[in-house]
Amino acid sequence: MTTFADYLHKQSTEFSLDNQLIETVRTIVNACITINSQVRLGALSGVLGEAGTGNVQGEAQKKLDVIANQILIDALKNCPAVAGLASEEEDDFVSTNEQGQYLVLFDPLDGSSNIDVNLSIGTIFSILKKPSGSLNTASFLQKGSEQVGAGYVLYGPQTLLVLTLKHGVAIFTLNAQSEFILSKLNPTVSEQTAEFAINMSNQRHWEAPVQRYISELLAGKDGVRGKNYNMRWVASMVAEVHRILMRGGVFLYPKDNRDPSRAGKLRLMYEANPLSLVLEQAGAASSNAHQRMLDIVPEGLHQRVAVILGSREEVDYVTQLHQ
Ligand code: AHM
Ligand code: MG
Repeated sequence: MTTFADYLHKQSTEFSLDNQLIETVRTIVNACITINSQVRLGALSGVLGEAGTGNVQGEAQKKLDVIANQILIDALKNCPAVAGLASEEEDDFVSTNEQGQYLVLFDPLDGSSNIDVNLSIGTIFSILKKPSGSLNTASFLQKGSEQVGAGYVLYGPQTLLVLTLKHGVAIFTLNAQSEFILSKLNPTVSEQTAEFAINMSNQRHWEAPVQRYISELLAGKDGVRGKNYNMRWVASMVAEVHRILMRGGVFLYPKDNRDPSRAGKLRLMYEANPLSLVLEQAGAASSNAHQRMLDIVPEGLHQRVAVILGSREEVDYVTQLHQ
């Protein structure tokens, strides 16, 4: 049996990881264990329903969005290794500890529309090295390939931690004593798949290449792709990514014409980059339909992006259709 603590110790000695990085990861994971206890109790601890507030992106917040955000902020403020944080639910970044060497970006509770109906939701996190000098927004605007670690905690039938420190991916399951125990090491995503995930209700708003791609998949065996495809849509990206990690697949949240000022719905810094790093570490691919996700130079903390990720053959095919 390998506990999360054992795993961290092993990674830090094997790859000479810095103590501050290990402290940062430990703090994030402990905060997620606290979030988990709130998620598990649901109505019994009065955490379900609307908060009655909105975030910087004009989205209505659920009580649990606000609670999870506060749990993470409080924990990170108390972690000397963390210089600053940025959250999907905060207008601006927050400076935390001057001596810290790391920055943490997170979506405290992804899949908000699933909170009140008891479907899978999760916390997504990304860790960056703090550049030298004083902290400002630009300190956070690093390409996804610069992340030193990323992962998520999935509050599903089991509570799972999926972590990469850029030496493969480790999956842990939370036991009855609220300890994460290693349950799978280095999963790999198959290059080919016959399963896709997209919100079909937006079909009329998609651009031509996505229209063509999905119609080819729907044509099944009789179409140019020559095989039948199955579809799934959980509406929690973190859960879709976990399904892809476990059994392959392709996930799309493309740019669409609903709001021409938006490149997509999902956020580069809190969702796309960390989940892309996990998937790339497992052999999968991720793009914004034009370039590798992790190569995008960010322009803003809350920047939105089109997302196509998962089994390599499909991601490459969709990217080709956009050329
Ligand atoms: P959230 O961070 O507010 O929960 O929004 C992100 C979620 C993703 O998890 C999911 O893929 C997508 O929004 C679902 O969107 P839609 O409701 O348009 O299908
Ligand atoms: Mg989200």
